[in-house]
Amino acid sequence: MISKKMTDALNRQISLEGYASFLYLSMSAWCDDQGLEGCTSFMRRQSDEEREHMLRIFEYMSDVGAHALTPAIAQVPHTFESSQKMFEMVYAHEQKVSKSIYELMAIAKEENDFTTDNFLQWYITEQREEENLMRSILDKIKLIGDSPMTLYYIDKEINAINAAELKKEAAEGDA
Ligand code: OFO
Repeated sequence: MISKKMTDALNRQISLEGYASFLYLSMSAWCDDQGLEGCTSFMRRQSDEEREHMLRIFEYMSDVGAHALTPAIAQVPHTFESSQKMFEMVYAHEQKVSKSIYELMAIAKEENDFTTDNFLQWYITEQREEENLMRSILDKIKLIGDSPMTLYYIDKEINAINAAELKKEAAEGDA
């Protein structure tokens, strides 16, 4: 059994992951509208991943006898100034998610909640990877330059990154 404080904190995390899933889905639709196929697939896959992160918490809470609450999701933006601005928003959101995971971990440590501590380890690794991925995308966009003329090359790069992520996921699934 986990504490009420931890239950509430996990429910807040569910809400954050759900928001990320909707935000990235909206970004995918915007990219599609701009004709950016690579970015569309990338954001769509990220959206699916965030939903899985959310469901993982549902399952954990069920395992420990806590009540997971399906969150109300705040309206996400539908349009973005540029691909660079969009990825800056993604990076900022991932940093916010990481901070929230660290706060959950702090509660687990304070309460000697070893089970939740163990559960959260996966998220700590995942957030490090996600932040690293988004930072490297932003570095690439800055290198290529974010203008209508370079969008084609940015999209190609994101497409390659997405293919690599899919390959990685498939390998992890086989392992
Ligand atoms: Fe689940 O927040 Fe991104 O990865």
